[in-house]
Amino acid sequence: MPKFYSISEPIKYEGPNSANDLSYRWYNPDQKVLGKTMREHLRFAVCYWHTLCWPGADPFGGETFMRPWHHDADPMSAAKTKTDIMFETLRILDIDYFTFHDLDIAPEGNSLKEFNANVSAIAKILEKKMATSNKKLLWGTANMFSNRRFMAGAATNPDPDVFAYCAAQVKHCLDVTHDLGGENYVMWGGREGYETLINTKIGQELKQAGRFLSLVVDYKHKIGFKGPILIEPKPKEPSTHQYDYDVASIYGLLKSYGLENDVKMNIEQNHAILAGHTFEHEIALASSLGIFGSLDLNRGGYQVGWDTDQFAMNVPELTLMMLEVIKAGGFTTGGMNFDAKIRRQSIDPDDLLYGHVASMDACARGLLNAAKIIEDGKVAATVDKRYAKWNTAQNKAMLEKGATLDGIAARVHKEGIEPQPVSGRQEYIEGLLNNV
Ligand code: XLS
Ligand code: NI
Ligand code: NI
Repeated sequence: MPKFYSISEPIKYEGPNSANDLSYRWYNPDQKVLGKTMREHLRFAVCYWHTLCWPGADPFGGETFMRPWHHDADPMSAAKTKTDIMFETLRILDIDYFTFHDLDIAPEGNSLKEFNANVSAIAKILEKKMATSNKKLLWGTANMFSNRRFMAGAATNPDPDVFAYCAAQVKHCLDVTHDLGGENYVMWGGREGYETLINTKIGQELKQAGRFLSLVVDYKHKIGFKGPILIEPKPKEPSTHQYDYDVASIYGLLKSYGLENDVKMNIEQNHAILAGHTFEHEIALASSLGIFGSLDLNRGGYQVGWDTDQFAMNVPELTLMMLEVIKAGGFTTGGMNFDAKIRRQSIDPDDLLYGHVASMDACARGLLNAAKIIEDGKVAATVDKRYAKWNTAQNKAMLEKGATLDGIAARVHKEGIEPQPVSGRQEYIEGLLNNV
């Protein structure tokens, strides 16, 4: 394989004072934090699509990266080159996991049959490389948004033939993910929404979305796929109105189809921002609803209303994110997938390394900060104090079965309960967070 990056030795932890730009200054995989190593806490993954498939195009201009495999006339040979580069990237970065869409790893060909055969052929290559390198698949997913057949939706398409086609595509992709030992299977419904209500039957489309998800869950059990199905919420883009808008709206769908024990969330920072939330809000909500699964790590530009997918670099934000991940109990099958792309001016292969290294270091700093905040205990103590009155038997009873509205009302009158406002201590907590 011709050399792609300028270095071939794996990047190592050299500490904060290292002068080597391709070293980890904070991410020390074997360092223990709150009883687990950083590697176990963070479970990083490299994604295929932004790292190897995107050529640097934007809506106003074409490719800037000029990667050799984008200029290979034989699409299967290009797909093989990408497997080499993926494993070289994982080896150099010392990252254990990768993620893909079926269409990222293999060319579509002229029919679904050809596509499936191509995906299977490349999966065989991936399997061999995984066996010799100890690298693992965090999740696979089917691309049901790029081809024009999906322009009006995937499972929520007005045309039942598209629904059926999606079933065939997901079946194969889930089979392949299972064969490769994938730890989760993701569904991001980029086209599962609509553009205008004047040509759309919402009720019909929602029914299709729920049924499709149930079919996928049934099939997962049938083949003995152990990991969760993960839904990745996003409020818009490419759809104008998206059915899987955010964690809260997906929870509604899961509850109405009885799927809340089989399906979890893959939460992405940029999508949370587009939905008007913070990343930590979505994580905390998913965790409190029992559906926290995995993360797509990136950063949305706050000035623009689309998915800029920048590498996450903001340590204070990542500290709040890591706090919620730790409070959620950490990852089980999930991890932190770099659904992030270098900017289109970052045209050197090494820019891919700089992006990952800097973001991994930023996450490691977030983890270390979060651990300090937890070990210090002052923030938690302040928050616990706000809720402390709920610990009395009388107040606890209000949330139990048996409590009645009129019974509570009677107690208010009898005891002359008059709420006394207390400070929320926001600035005090903000100061504590800044002073770790
Ligand atoms: C797009 C999504 C996509 C999913 C996988 O906005 O983030 O990349 O992660 O289909
Ligand atoms: Ni994503
Ligand atoms: Ni995204």
